[in-house]
Parts: sequence; C-alpha cells; structure tokens
Amino acid sequence: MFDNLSDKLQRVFKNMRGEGKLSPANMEEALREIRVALLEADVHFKVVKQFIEDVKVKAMGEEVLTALSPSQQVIKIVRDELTKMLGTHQSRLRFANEPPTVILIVGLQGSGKTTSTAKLARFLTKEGNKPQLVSVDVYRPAARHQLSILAKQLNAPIYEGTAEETKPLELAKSARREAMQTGRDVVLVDTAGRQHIDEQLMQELSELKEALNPTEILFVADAMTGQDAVKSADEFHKRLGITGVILTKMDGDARGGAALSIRTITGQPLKFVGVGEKSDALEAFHPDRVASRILGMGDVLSLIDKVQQNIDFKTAEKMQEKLLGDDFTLEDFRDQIKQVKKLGSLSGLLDMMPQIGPLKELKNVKLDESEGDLNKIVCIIDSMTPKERRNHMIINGSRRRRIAKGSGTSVQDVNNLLKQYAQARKMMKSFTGQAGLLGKRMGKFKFPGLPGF
Ligand SMILES: Nc1nc2c(ncn2[C@@H]2O[C@H](COP(=O)(O)OP(=O)(O)OP(=O)(O)O)[C@@H](O)[C@H]2O)c(=O)[nH]1
Ligand SMILES: [Mg+2]
Repeated sequence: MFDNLSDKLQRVFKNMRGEGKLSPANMEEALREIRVALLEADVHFKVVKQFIEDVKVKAMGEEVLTALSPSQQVIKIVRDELTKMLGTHQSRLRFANEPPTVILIVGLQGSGKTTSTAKLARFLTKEGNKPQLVSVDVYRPAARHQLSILAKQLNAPIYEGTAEETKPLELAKSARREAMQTGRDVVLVDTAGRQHIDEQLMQELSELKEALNPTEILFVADAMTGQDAVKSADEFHKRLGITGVILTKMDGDARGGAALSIRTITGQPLKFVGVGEKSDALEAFHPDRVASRILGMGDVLSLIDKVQQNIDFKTAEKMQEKLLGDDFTLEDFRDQIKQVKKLGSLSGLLDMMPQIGPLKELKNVKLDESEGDLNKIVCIIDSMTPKERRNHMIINGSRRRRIAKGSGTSVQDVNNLLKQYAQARKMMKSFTGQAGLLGKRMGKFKFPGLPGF
C-alpha cells in the first residue's frame, strides 16, 4: 500500500535534508516533486491541486519551530495536510438510537461487498455487537450462498429467507424483524452489484433505503480500479447518499490513489480498508496513522510531535530574539535546559536531528550526561544572585565558592557550568542565528512564478 508514493516522498525529503536553509527555489522544487509523486500515485488531479496549494499556504504562514530543520518543517506540513486529506479523525461506524442498526452494503459488481459484509460481521462481533446477516442479491443464487458459507464460518446468524421471499425488500424487512425478535443489534444487508451504475439498481437501493432507514450506507470500492472507484463512489453518493466507504483490495494496490482522493471528492469518510481475502483482513481506517505510514519516517515524525507538544512557542520565540540580540544570560540558559528536559534526553533529540554543523558540535558539549547533570545545572544557576545570572563576567573566585556551597556542588562543577554556558552561548548563537534567518525567510515566503501550482 502506498509503496511508490512513500518512496518518492522520502526521496524528496532526503534531497532537502542536505539544505541548511529553505529557499523559495528549493521549496518550489520540492513542491513540484511532491505534485508529480501524487499524480503518479493516481491521486485525483483536483485533490493534488488543492493539496499543493494548502501546503504552500501553510509553509508561508507556519510558526517557526527552531527545533526543526527546514526539511522537517516541510515534512510536518505535508504530514498535517496528508492527514487532513485522509479525513483527520478516524470515522467510526454510527449506530441507531433504537436497535437494530441497519447497515446497507452497496457497490459495483465484484468490488468486495459480500466479503466485506462477512468481515464487518466479524469486526462487530469482536466489538461486542450482535450482527444479523442477510443477502438481498436475488439475481444470483450463488451470491446468497456465498454469504451463507462465510456466515457459518464466522458463526454469525444469517437470514436465509423463505421460498416466497423473492424481492430484496421482503428479504431485508424479514431479516430486520428476525434481528429484533432474537435480540440482534446490527443488520448487515449485502446487496447485489452491477457492472455499471444503472437505473434499476439505483431504484432498488433507493427503495431499500426508504424502507429500512439505514444508519450507514457503506460504499464498497475496489482500490485496484483507482480513479474509477472514486468516480463511482461519487456517483453513488449523488444518487443515493452514502455515509462512508470501505476500500477493498488495498493489499494489491501499491499506488493508493483512490484512498487519497475519495474523501476530498465525495466528502464522505473512508471507514475501513480491506487488506486480504480472509474475513479478518479488515482494518479500521486511521488518517493520522496512514499519513505517517506513507511518509514512513517514524523517528522524524515523533520528534515533530514531541517538539509540538512540549515547546512553549512564545518562550522559544523570545529566546531566539535574545540569542540574536546577544544577551543570552544564565537565566535563559536555565530556561533552555528546562525546555530540553521536557523533551527528554538531549542526545536522543540530537540523534533525531540532521547533523548540520553547529548541532554536531553541540553534541560534544555533553549537556546531557544524565538527567542528574541537568538538575545540577539548574541548581547552580538557582544559587546565583540575579545580578550574577544576568552578567556571568562578575562571577569571581569567591562568588564561585559561595555558589558551590549554596547549591551543594563543588567549585569544579560551577567552573564546568560556566565553561559550558560560554560554549553553548557561542554555538547556539550561530545555530539559532541560522534558524532565525530561516524563520524570517519562511515567514515571508513567496513563490514567485509558480505556474500550475
Ligand atoms: N486481495 C483481496 N481480495 C479481496 C478483498 N475483498 C474482496 N476480495 C476478493 O474479491 C472478489 C470479489 O469479492 P466479493 O465479496 O464476492 O465481491 P461482491 O462485491 O460481493 O461481488 P458481486 O456480489 O458479484 O457484486 C473475491 O474473490 C474476494 O475474495 C480484499 O480486501 N483483498
Ligand atoms: Mg456479492
């Protein structure tokens, strides 16, 4: 699933990784490549257009995260937009206030309706529901038999119908009645398919909808058919009003274009994906997880999440101004360390970052030998007078002795801290200076002459 797209996007980001800073030119290049990658993955052109536009707007307005490199910044934006395109939140099945809930399974011939009906029965049973199955495909006797076999394998009750019941509506109504009598809370109605959307089928499905008042009408689409699946989902939605999509055969579809387009085109959520022929091969669809899987960069993505959750942006911004303005005091150093502590191990964090010049050196500062060291630094700085914290130059020998005593450390520790501070001050200034410039650039990002975007 999404293999090719995943590979291509990763290549785009890898190419960007070498860049110390983002420029309109390399951003333009990256967007172009992302656009091609999406089109090659068979994503609907309208969806691609919207996506690229959204990424562009976001890149222009994005809050600057100095803890992230330029390529990570872009990965973050692409990940967020990809998640949005896939529907943001998981869309769960809805249930009727008064059981039984009726779920109509509709779609074209061979898309996987009967298989998906069985898979849903299994899924619902595992969730603690009691599904009742019925097939209303009266055109092919083998179709009803197929569902019976699957139901028996799953030990799920199926309404087989009487000899007199020859119409879909009769069968469905009887199945619902039976569910009510036997205390079943969900009726899964497997319907007949057609090769193309035709009037007769639509009429039949409309009648079922009218009479059964289903809570969900799930359109089953075959992912292998790509944009055709999207088109028929859209048409079914316009004619019938679907409430969600089950995309089958995702195990055989390396491109994933249908999955990426269906939400934007139909406005209806992807609820499940089929990933195999067996009845356990059904997955609830999680937009965020799928977006992360497509980008395939677990470490970078979790870094982004950590930074987003933990960094206090206002403080970070002020800090950046200070660093640029050459008044990074010991107090700021302490605040910085507190922020770092919130993020966990500094070396762990640095490991996730691209190894660009100043950061590589920062690693050697060994701020992070242990959590205890960070605490020690905070303690020492706390033992200084405000005047000392603002001007480290006045901290002479006797002051160092007093600070060591006050913080329960040694003069050696105080000396080390002051050395580290001086070093960090020098290096972080050069690093944040770069990031600051980048920030300014990103802030006023212009994309001159980008036809087609
Ligand atoms: N690999 C794979 N095969 C699937 C999946 N879902 C369904 N199939 C296969 O697709 C074929 C058609 O599935 P059915 O469930 O019979 O499709 P249908 O929509 O009920 O077909 P009609 O009733 O004829 O309209 C079968 O061979 C299934 O095993 C899936 O997620 N992955
Ligand atoms: Mg069928």
